[in-house]
Amino acid sequence: MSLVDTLAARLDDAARNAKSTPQLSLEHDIDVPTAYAIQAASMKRRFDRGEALVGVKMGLTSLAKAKQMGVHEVIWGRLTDAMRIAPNGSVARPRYVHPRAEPEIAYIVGKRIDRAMSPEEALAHIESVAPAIELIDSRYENFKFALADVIADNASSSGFVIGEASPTSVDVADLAITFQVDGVTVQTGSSAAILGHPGKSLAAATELATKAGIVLEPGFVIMAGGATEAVALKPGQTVSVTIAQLGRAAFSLTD
Ligand code: OOG
Ligand code: MG
Repeated sequence: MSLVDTLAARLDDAARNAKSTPQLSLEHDIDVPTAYAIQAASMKRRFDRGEALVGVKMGLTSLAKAKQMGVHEVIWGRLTDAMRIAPNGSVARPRYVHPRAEPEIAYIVGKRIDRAMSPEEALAHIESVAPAIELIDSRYENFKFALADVIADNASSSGFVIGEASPTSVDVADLAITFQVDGVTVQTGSSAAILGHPGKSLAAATELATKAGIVLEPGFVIMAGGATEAVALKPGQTVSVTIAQLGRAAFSLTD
């Protein structure tokens, strides 16, 4: 097996068994293209087991997230159908190593996107926008990683919930965001924290995904990235996001 395939299998096993693994960068000097090759190979193992690609997520698009994780580069990862959490649904703690949640904005594709687009052109290919929460779960010990590690680990993607859809006539440039755990506000912010405008993250997603050979099909989800720091979740907790003009999304973590 090539090194890419070996490391891809290691990350895939860590995710499947919810068992952390040491950072790859502690043992290997991995550049960004190789890290994305590991991500692709690791995700291919899931697709070969029957999971379907349903979109992409952007990561580290806000200063709050970049500072929290100590990585200051925008990254992206693949979303699969197995990561989708039903609105107000629940997922079980044992599936994860150390789950965290963060408030996001999701774009739902209306018209096929097969090339890099400007924010305006990309938005014209979007059907709706929605409040969302991402469940991230780094497969690395202590949720610590360098840039190449997190890229290889599919940008920590583990789950996502999407709230009610709004038309793209709703301007998402600067919407107030409240993030709650069991009804207690734990983070507040604005959608403007996402690269100054979530539309920039959307445009970056069209560029990065299509360069990687991914066509964003109608119905696909594009997550713009966490607008605030992520919060650690414990079993029994319900996490919710409320975004002005868009509404709410929530899910629970069970034992
Ligand atoms: C990496 C993924 C970052 C976001 O929205 O910024 C991310 C991580 O923080 O584990 O999903
Ligand atoms: Mg995220």
